[in-house]
Amino acid sequence: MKDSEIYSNLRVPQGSRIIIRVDGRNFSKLALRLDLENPYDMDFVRMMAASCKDLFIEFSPSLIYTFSDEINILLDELPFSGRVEKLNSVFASFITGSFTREVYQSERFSKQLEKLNDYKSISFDSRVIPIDTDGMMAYFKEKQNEAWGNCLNSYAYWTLLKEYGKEMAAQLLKGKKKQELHDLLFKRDIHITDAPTWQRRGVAVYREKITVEGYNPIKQEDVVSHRWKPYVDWDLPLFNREFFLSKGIIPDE
Ligand SMILES: Nc1nc2c(ncn2[C@@H]2O[C@H](COP(=O)(O)OP(=O)(O)OP(=O)(O)O)[C@@H](O)[C@H]2O)c(=O)[nH]1
Ligand SMILES: [Mg+2]
Repeated sequence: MKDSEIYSNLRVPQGSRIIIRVDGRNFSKLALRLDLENPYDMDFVRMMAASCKDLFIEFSPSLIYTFSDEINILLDELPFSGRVEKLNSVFASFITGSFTREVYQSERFSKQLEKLNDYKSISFDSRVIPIDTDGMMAYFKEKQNEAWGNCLNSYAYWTLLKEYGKEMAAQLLKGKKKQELHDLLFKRDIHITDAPTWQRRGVAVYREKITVEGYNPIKQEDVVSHRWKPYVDWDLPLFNREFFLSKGIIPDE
């Protein structure tokens, strides 16, 4: 029987870093069923961030970056000996379990659950991306750029929707460049660059060094030690080499 499991030994190339990207299945429908606020719902993002933190504690990745319904996880140490089927299935199901628990525990969303009737269960898909250091930095920069594009698009869409209705709004936005979307919003007195950072740049979880002050009763002296703690950053800078260096994600040359 084992012989039929032809992909079970497929592994990530040795010595490679990987990014695992998980993405919510049909979250546009889930957003409607949960009555999420448009274009951004902070409670939804809080739940996504809480699941990212759960995953960070369980698997110690170097970085997790989330925006919209996707989560990008950078791993240097590969669990499951880098077996692709294991990585994809475990990470997708871990996030699914954690996020579902968040929804059920939320006073606001647990009330909406009976309305999920045609959306039977929350699930996420997953893929593994082997990548080198430069590719990894380019990947996260590109993702953050996508988050910014999403931000412009969704603000513009919900603004035009009020003026013109669904179809016309979609039509008017077709092929618009970032600058045009920015100007379209600016004309309506919406200063998109003042939107909260987490909407424009997404949210990340990484390790932050903290200083702990204590007392050694044997030596009878104050002691200072350092610990690493997962930190959820809602106020991200733009991803660049400096960011990856300062968080210990790439080594100092
Ligand atoms: N209202 C609202 N919707 C959100 C928010 N964050 C994510 N979403 C929804 O999540 C969707 C994510 O996009 P996609 O992943 O492309 O769409 P999907 O419906 O999940 O489709 P598949 O991933 O292909 O299954 C967005 O289109 C929104 O509908 C939010 O803060 N508020
Ligand atoms: Mg999705």
